[in-house]
Amino acid sequence: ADPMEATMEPATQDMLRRAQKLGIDTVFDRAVTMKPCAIGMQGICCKNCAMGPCRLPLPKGGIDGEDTRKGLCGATANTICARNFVRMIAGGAAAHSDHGRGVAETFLSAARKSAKDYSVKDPARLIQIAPYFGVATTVEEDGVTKDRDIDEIALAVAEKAVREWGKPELTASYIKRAPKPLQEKWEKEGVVPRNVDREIVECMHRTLMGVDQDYKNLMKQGVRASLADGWCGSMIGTDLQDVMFGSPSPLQAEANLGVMKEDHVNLIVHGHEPLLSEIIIAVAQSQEMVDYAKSKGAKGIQLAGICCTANEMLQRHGVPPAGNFLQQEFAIITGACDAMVVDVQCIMQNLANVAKCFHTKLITTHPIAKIEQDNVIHIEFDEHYAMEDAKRIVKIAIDNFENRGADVMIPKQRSIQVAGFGVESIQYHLGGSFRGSYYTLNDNIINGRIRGVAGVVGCNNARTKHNEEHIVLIKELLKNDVLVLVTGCSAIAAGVHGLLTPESAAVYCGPGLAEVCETVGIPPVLHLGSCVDNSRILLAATEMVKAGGLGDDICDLPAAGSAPEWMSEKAIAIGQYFVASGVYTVFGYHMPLEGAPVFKDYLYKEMEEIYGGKWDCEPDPIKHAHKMIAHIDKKRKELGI
Ligand code: BF8
Repeated sequence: ADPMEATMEPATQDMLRRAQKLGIDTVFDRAVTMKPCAIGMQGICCKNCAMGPCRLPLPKGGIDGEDTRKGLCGATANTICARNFVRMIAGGAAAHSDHGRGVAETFLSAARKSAKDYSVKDPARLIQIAPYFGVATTVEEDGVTKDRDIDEIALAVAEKAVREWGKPELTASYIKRAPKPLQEKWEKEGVVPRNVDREIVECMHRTLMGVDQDYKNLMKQGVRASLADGWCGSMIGTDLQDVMFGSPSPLQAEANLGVMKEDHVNLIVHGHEPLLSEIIIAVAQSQEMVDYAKSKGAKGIQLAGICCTANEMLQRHGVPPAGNFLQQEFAIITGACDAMVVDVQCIMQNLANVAKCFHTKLITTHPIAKIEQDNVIHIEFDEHYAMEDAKRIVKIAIDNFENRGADVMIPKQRSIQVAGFGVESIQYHLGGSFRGSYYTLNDNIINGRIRGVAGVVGCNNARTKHNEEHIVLIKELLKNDVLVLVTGCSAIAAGVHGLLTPESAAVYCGPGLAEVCETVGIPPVLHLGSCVDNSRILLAATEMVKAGGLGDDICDLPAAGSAPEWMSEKAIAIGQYFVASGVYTVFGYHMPLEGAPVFKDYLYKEMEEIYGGKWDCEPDPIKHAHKMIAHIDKKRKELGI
């Protein structure tokens, strides 16, 4: 791969050159040598039974000609494409929601006092969410209303929360957090999620050979499972993480591969669940471990993150991200990574091969995510012995410091960023004098200083130029006075490329947005956390509706969503819950829908009539931005502003 073509980010270019010099192949090289399957790419390969895989050809008269294509069973292009799409949603929703389940189960152990290393760090958040689970936060004693004991509330909430994955009642509890008109749309359409597990199981059942063969009906289940992700599994995950680890608030930190330090033990934590990384932070910062590192000749311990674990550690503690998805191999290729600890999701198996070329210890920690190569160590993380497990891991990194080879090359690039935003901190900076209000934000949208709001989220994809789609798109939005909310690898890209500073407002924003950001002292791009934290964007949008003046529902807002470099099935689940919540959502690169134009039209056009939001795809980042801006302008016109 040509480093200049593969990524726009200089540290990554340097590392790719180094990898090539050392004869280590990376994802960028494999993207050149291995091309995707053209039929799979169009979404019309059905491998759900052993009569297939049935790979549908193009219709005889071209893609818009008469369509008589079918699989052996007779499944049409629409059925096959919809099945594949629904299975992607199920995969994504399962990943987010299983993460959320792990958090809920740990919270239950903490509430029962059997996971002694976890506790309630943010009681206000606990009290805020308790009513949605039907848990009282006050008690009556002798006719007087008193605050209920926080441990009691925690236990009651935890017991209710874990049931959201499999309860027999017919509605997920958090659904009532959505704006009323949206809830009514979901009810009318019959897509209100029951519980997380059931929706995912039903996706798998309906997409089995010979079950649901109506793309619209299939997508009803896709929508329902996606809502179970966004408004239930992910949202509970985010909330309970806030309860246990504290809600983020704005802080300053660094970003990029250059945060690694030659004279320190470099411990990289990669994956998604903060259950592990939170404890690793506590252990790595303990005097005992710092002294131990010094006894081994290091100046200290440098922690850094990759992927969404990076975001979790950044948002709550200011631990710097070393990079996003496509930078994971390069953290090891610096030669300075003493240990890389991974849990679940977005972990490339090639890390094991890369680690073999250096001294790096690669440690898997999750029972559901092991790596077969024999140089990988597995230390199973158990929430009941969190501190002990984390100590073992940190000690492995320290002990490995002296095994480093002479050939260390840490790129110089590291940027400064302000991260740590959330629903409350947006309110703090852009609210009014009334608690619970996004008044200032709405007011600035109404008076036109801010044209609208965009959520730019999601992955990197080695089939597109690393970070470029994110950065070009975000800059174009800023130039046009659109306030940008970011999560996931998009947020890391924005941090690395210097868009997460208040000063960047004067450089990149149109005059209106620049004025607002300068007045309140915020960056024009707000980092809202990991991909699971996209639930924060749903709630921020709901707050905008509540604050008034911008319509009655999320679909009325001058807002749009985007995942310009998406890669994971998780992005499809997120995209679908945004669409079904009323958001116009544009993906970059490509969508696996081209082989079934009728189904594609259903997602790109008809869905808007049902939910107020719809899908779209545009690989060119400037055109992509302008599609979002055109939608924002349409909404402004409808609102008469
Ligand atoms: O959940 S953005 S590459 S890291 S999937 Fe993965 Fe995509 Fe990054 Fe986080 Ni989200």
